[in-house]
Parts: sequence; C-alpha cells; structure tokens
Amino acid sequence: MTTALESSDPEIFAVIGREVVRQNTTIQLIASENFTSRAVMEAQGTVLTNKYSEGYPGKRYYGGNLVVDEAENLARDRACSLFGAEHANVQPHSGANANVAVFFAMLEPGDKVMGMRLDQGGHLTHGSPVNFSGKSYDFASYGVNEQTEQLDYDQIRDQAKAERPKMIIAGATAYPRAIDFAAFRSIADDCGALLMVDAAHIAGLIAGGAHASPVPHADIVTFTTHKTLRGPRAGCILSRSEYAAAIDKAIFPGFQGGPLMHVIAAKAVAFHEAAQPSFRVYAAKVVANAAALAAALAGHGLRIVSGGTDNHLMLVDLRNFEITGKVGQEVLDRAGITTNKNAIPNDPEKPFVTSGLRLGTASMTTAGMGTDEMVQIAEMIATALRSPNDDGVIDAVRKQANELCARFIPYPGL
Ligand code: DSN
Repeated sequence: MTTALESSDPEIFAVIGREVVRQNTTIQLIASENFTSRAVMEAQGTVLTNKYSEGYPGKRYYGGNLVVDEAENLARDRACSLFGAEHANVQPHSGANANVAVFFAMLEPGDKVMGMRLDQGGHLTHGSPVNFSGKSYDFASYGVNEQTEQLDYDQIRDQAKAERPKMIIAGATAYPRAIDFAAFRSIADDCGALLMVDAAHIAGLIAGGAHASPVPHADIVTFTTHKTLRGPRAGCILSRSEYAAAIDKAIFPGFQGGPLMHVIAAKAVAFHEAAQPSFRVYAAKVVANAAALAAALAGHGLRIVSGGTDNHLMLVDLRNFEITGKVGQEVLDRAGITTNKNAIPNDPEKPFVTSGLRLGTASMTTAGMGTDEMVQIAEMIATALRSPNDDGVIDAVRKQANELCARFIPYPGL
C-alpha cells in the first residue's frame, strides 16, 4: 500500500526509509539516544500537531482546548507520579529550553551559578562560555578530581563556600558514575544556594530505579524525555510547589510560544511506559550492559575514564591506541558502529578532535541485547580501532555488526 507521504513526497519518504535501515542494521551506541516505542511515535504523528494551546490546562489563550487539556493533564500527572514530584511542566521543547526557563525563573542576569565544565562532562547550558548560560550568568565551574576522574564533593563544597553561588547545577552529559544528590543538597545548604539537577541522561534510570533520584534533594529537576527515558525528543521540568508558578511563567509566556501538543501526548505515553514493571527490568539491564561493555573494552586494553561506569555510559580514552576521538568515531562509523567523539577530563586535544569516545547502552538494550552481545561489540570496537586504515578489517567488522543487528531489530516491519 502506498502511504500518503510516499505519494506526496517520495524524496523525504526515501530518506526516512534509509534511516530506518541504518537504525535497524547498525549498532547504536550514542549515549543520549534510544529507540522510542511505536506507541510514542504514533502519538506524535496525530492531529494534536494542529492545535494551538498557549497557556496551561484550563487557562489557554485560544478556544478548542478542552480535549488537548486532557493530554497535558495526563502528562503532568504521570510525570509527578513517576518521579514523586510536586509539580511538572511538560511543555519544554528540549532539555536546553528547560534549563533556560529555570534560569529565567530563578536568576537575574549576572548572578553567580556553579555548574560542571563542558570539557569535564557538563552540558553547554551549564555555563559554557560559548553558550547563552555562560554569557548571561557569572559561572564558577567545577570539574572532576584529576586523579580519580570523579566528582570530589569536598572540593566542590570548598569552591561553593568560596564562591557563594545563587544556584548550583548538578548533572552531566558525559559522567559515567553515580551522582550523590544528597551531597549536592548539603553543599547547596552550606552556601544558601538553590539546587538544580539536570537529569537528562539518567532520567530513565531514575524512573526505573537504577539510579538514585534527585527529586527528594533538589529544588528543581530538568530532564529530556528521549534518552534513557525512551520517549519523544523533548524536555520536562519538575519542581517543588513553591517554584511551580515561576517555572510555568518562565516557559510561557517567558520563553516559549505554543506547546507541541502531539509531543506532550507522546510524553504522557512514555511516562506511562516507564511506570511499568518491565521498565525497571530494562533500566537494570542498561546498567548491567554498560558495566559489561566497559569491562570487555578494558580487557582489550582500552582505558575507561574513572575506571568504570555506574550508569548507562562510559568514556573511553583512546590515547593508548594512538588514535583520536575524531578518527575513532569515523572508523567505527565505517564499521557499522555509531558513537560520538568526546572530550575526556583534561583532554589535550581540541573539542572537535578529542581523545575519547562516549558509548552508551540504552538503545541496544531496547533492541534486546544483553551482556554476551556487549562482549561481542567490545571485540568489534577494539578490532576496528586497532586497524583504522585496513579496509578489509573494517568491512569484516561491519559484516559482523550487520549480522548481530539482524537478531536484534528495533523496528521490525518498518
Ligand atoms: N546532545 C546531548 C548529549 O548527547 O548528551 C546533550 O544535549
């Protein structure tokens, strides 16, 4: 049967078809990606995309919103129940938007804030000088301990006492260890700061009980819904009730216009899926797979930053293979293994080159892979990285990757 898209726009139809093939046939190890469910995708491809709904349920600036109000209320209630939060704003279009809105709500331009440095695992919006956050606020950044490559809570406490920030941001995009949110709370209390946690990467692990929750400790928690949480590409903000009005006002009318009601409906679907017992099993498997992949890579002589992983991701230092992150990513792409180059702590290379790779297990765990497959993938990665210029070796690894993926197809029938 010809679809509407196929007949009206064969070019885009073909592009989507090729991307389905890529996702179904190659190994996806980008730590911030996942394979969302068909139900989540179905909710996004609906007439809810047509509705303008500026405002919030019961208080909109246009008519005709009674039906979509139900979708947003379901999303808000399910987010609160999943994470044990007092308030949820489900309108952020992305994690960066969620973070901007929190800054608008809680800070004045020029205020002192502490966040993790981008080149040590933080996010652009945690005060990078090239981002609006670093340009608009006075960031004092913290990093990881040089020896352990892990957060050093005593060091962060000393810095916070000296800097006396108005807000401390905990959370990262490339930090492989568990984060002690109770320690961050105590540090924030010591210097009278608000505590915001950016839980974008680990939101699914928190929902599935595989990482401690920041919600009891933080004033505000932001996260994205598409990483380990496996929902649509978007953001969300949880907060204590006392900050609810300020956060809502900062998202709309402060920063965004009309909410994307089809995406909000898909968030509701994802929150429902993450509340099921099977999601707890999934989250535990993601962590077990990451530990197995890291251990197997270390067995092949690759150095794992900080010596291991407690969550869904790991950073691999490629320097003893005498290869940069940029080359490593390109070689693995040719070998049918999708990764991203990533700075390692105190990286001597530039951000566009780097000495490391960031690998995550959320996608391939969704596809059904377990620890045996992680051991096979580690072998493929090491083989390809040892022979970056040998097309025969790279082709052989690509064939192995295709064969492995044929047993774990995320979207059969698509
Ligand atoms: N791009 C996301 C990641 O890969 O972690 C962060 O925004």
